[in-house]
Amino acid sequence: MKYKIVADSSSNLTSLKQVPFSSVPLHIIVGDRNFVDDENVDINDMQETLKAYKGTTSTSCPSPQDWINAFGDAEAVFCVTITSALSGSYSSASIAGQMYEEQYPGRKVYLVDSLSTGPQMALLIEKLSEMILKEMDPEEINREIHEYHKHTHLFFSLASLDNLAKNGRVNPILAKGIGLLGIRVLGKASDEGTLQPMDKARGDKKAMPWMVNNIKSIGYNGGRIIISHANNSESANLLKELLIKEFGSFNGYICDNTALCTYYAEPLSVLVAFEDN
Ligand code: X90
Repeated sequence: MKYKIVADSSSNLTSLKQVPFSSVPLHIIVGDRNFVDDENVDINDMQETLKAYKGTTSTSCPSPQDWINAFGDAEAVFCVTITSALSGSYSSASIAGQMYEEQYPGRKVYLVDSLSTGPQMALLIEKLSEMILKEMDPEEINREIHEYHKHTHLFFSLASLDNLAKNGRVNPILAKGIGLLGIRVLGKASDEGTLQPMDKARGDKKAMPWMVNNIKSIGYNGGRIIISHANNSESANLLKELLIKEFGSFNGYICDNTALCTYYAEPLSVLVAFEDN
C-alpha cells in the first residue's frame, strides 16, 4: 500500500523522514508580491516587505488542483489542514479528495481538520507517520488519528493581532491595545477551531510561566511537545527550560514558524502544542 501524508504549509514542516510527505503552500500577498510558503520562502524579506507596505495584505489557501498535485500517486493519502473555521484549506482539500477518488478508483483520501495549526498539525503528522511505519490499516489509522487529535492542544502567546483582525479571523475589538508595552494575548485553539483568548500578560517573563501552568492544568505530563515561534527563540527556549523544571524533561523540539504562521501569529509569537496524556 502506497501511503502519503500531505499537509498545508501552516504545519511549519517542509519535509519528513521515512514517510512520503508533501507540504502544500499557502500564499501571503503583500501588494504585488506573492510569498509562497515553501522551503524557499525568505521570511526576513517577507517581514521587511510587510513592515514597509501600507496597504491591505492577505493570504490564500491551496486550490483543489494544488492538493491533487501533491497527492501524487498515493493509494492512501492522509491530508492534514489548518483549522476549517479560519481557512478554506480544508474545504479545498475535501473537493480535491473527492476528485482524486473519482479519478482513481481504489485510492482514498483521509482528511484531518486540525481545528488548529502549526505545532498541533506537526503532532498529528508525527503520529500519522508512526502508524504508517507500522503499516497499520488505513481505516484504523484514520480512526486512531481522530482519537489522538482529541488529546492534543495548542496554546499561543501573541504580541499583535493586527493581521488576524484585518483579515477577519478575530474580532477587531480584541486587537485594540495589543502591541503596546509588551502586552501578550494568551489563549488556546478552541474546540471549534478558533482563537480563544484567555488572558493577557506584560512581557514573556510572565507569559511563558502562564503557558506552563495552563499546559499542566489540562493534563500535560511530559508527553510529546512542540514549540514554534517567530523571531523569538529566546522565549521559546525560556518555555523549554520552564517545562524541564516542571516536568523533568522536554520531549520535543523548537522550530521557527514558516510564512503563514509568521504572518498571522506575527513577530514574537510563541505557539506550543502538546499531548494531554
Ligand atoms: O488564507 C487562508 O486560508 C489562511 C487563513 C489562516 C487564518 C488563521 C491563521 C492562524 C495562525 C495564530 C495563532 C494560533 C491560532 C490557533 C488556531 C485556532 C496562527
